[in-house]
Amino acid sequence: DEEVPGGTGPSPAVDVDSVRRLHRHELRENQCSSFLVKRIDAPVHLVWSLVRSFDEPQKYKPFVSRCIMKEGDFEIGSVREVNVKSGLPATTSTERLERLDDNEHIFGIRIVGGDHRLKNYSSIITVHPDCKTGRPGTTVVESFAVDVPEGNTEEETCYFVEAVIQCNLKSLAEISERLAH
Ligand code: A9S
Repeated sequence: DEEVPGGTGPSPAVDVDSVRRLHRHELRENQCSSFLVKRIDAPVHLVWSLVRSFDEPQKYKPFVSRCIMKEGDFEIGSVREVNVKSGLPATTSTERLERLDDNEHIFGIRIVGGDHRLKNYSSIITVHPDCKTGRPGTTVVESFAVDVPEGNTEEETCYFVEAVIQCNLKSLAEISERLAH
């Protein structure tokens, strides 16, 4: 049961206004931006340990085949080279660590290169503890901003990126829940 912040559903376990402030992207012209929310039935420290692993996105991202650290290891500015699995519209993506806050549980990256069409892509993931099922749970919010490529519409671009992120969050949930129980 996804609770979209600001939705009309039961009061979300996370404070909507603070989440919106955390996920503000400075949009450039001709960019699209959106966000997804995923509830995970696992404790926040476990989910966060997977999200924060800048050097090992393959721990939960299904499209990643391998990741090599280019510069730094966990400080802001570190750069990773992500190789993605065959059959996708890309083979590599060069990504920079923009934010890693172990207190606020904020993780942010920017794609700075690669043979794909996502220009000026940035994403922010925040994880929030909640207790809805009587057991410790986590609400994950992931937002992004990206250029709308020449020849594509904003809707198409958002649809494509949201589909990828949805897969990432589904995998994050499956792995976290398996580790937790
Ligand atoms: O990996 C993420 O967190 C998010 C996205 C949107 C990654 C997309 C991707 O890795 C593909 C899955 C290969 C799709 C890149 C960089 C480009 C694509 O076209």
